[in-house]
This record gives sequence, structure tokens and C-alpha cells, in this order.
Amino acid sequence: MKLYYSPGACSLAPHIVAREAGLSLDLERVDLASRTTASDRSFLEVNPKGYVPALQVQDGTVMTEVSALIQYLADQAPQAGLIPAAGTPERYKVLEWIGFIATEIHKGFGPLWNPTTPDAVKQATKERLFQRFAYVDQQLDGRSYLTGERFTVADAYLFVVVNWTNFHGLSLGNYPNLTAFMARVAARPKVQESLQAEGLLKAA
Ligand SMILES: N[C@@H](CCC(=O)N[C@@H](CS)C(=O)NCC(=O)O)C(=O)O
Repeated sequence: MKLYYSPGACSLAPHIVAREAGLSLDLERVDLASRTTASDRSFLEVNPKGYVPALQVQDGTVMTEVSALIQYLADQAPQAGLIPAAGTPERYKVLEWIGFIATEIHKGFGPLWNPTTPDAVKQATKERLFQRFAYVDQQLDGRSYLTGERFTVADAYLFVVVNWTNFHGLSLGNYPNLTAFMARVAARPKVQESLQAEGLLKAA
């Protein structure tokens, strides 16, 4: 399998899930500005939507959308326990979190990435994100991960998007449970490996 990624982007979520699942994964970097892959191919030929992540699986099929990829990868290695079995109430709880993270947090950052966004809109965007962080912080009270003591694909996704606070100067100071969660996930060996592979950590 090959994952098309950009360092630190939402493609880091399927990257982490693949490593946590023990799956073998090739990585190909994408320059999002020019939409060109590291092998000098137009990325639009890979994913006509033009954004990462894209995952090319064994038979050559290309799959896209973080929400689909993290479930697909976790389902390839059920023994890793990264997602509850399909059809169980626990699975729907993880799906609920994935939906929340995708639409309220991942896309909630959107205006902050656009240099032409007016300051007032940026401020409103930050306030809305803080409301979402407050909810997550409350949900994490007394538990290590979103659904309890077991790390799931939803935790990988949450970690990646909340990490963007570092790019936009958003403090997590008011959210101690979320802050502890970020440190807990960052300390996982497979997360460290993923960050290192994307050039986001200095080699030891
Ligand atoms: N709906 C897509 C959104 C993916 C997305 O937002 N990708 C960003 C990086 S995090 C990107 O590649 N942006 C560049 C662009 O849209 O041109 C998903 O959930 O996978």
C-alpha cells in the first residue's frame, strides 16, 4: 500500500493508524501547492480532488477521505484493536467521534489556513474551535482516550488535527485533559515513528 501525504497534514492520521496496526506502508510526499508527487507525477492523476490523503491499495485502487482510510486500515488488522467490530455499539461510538472530529475540528480549522481570511473571521473560527475543545476536554475527564482506556483510530485523528493548534498559536491551556491526551498520544512509539518519518521530529 502507498499513502500519499503531506507532512503534518490530516494524512498523518492514516499514517499513524497503519503503523499502529503493524501494516506495511510506502509513503509518497505530495507538494500541495503544485499538486505534484515526489516522483514528479501530477497528484490530480492520483486523486482528482487534489488533496491528501490518498491511499493506493494492493489492487491499485485509490481510496480517499481520512474517515474512510482510518477505518479501512484498522479493519485490515483487527487483532490490533484500533476499531471495534462493525455492527457493535462500540463501533458507532467511534464513528460518532470520527464524524465530530472531521466536521467540527478538522474542517473547523479551514479559515485559519487561508491567508486572505479577515481577522474577525479568524477570531470567530478560533472561538468556535475552543468550544469544541472544551467539549472534548470534558469527555476526556477520567479517561485516557476518547472511548476509554483503549487507543482507537478516532484518537489518532484527534491528535493530528489538534496538533494544528501549534501552527496557529492556539493555546490548550484551558483544557488540561486535552493537553494530557496530546502528550499521551505523542509518547506512543508508533506515533513517534510516524512523526519522524514525516520529518516532523529531529532524529535522536
Ligand atoms: N475531506 C477530506 C479533506 C482532506 C484535507 O483537508 N486535506 C488537506 C490537508 S489536511 C489538503 O490536502 N489540502 C490541500 C487542498 O485542499 O488543496 C478528508 O477528510 O480526507
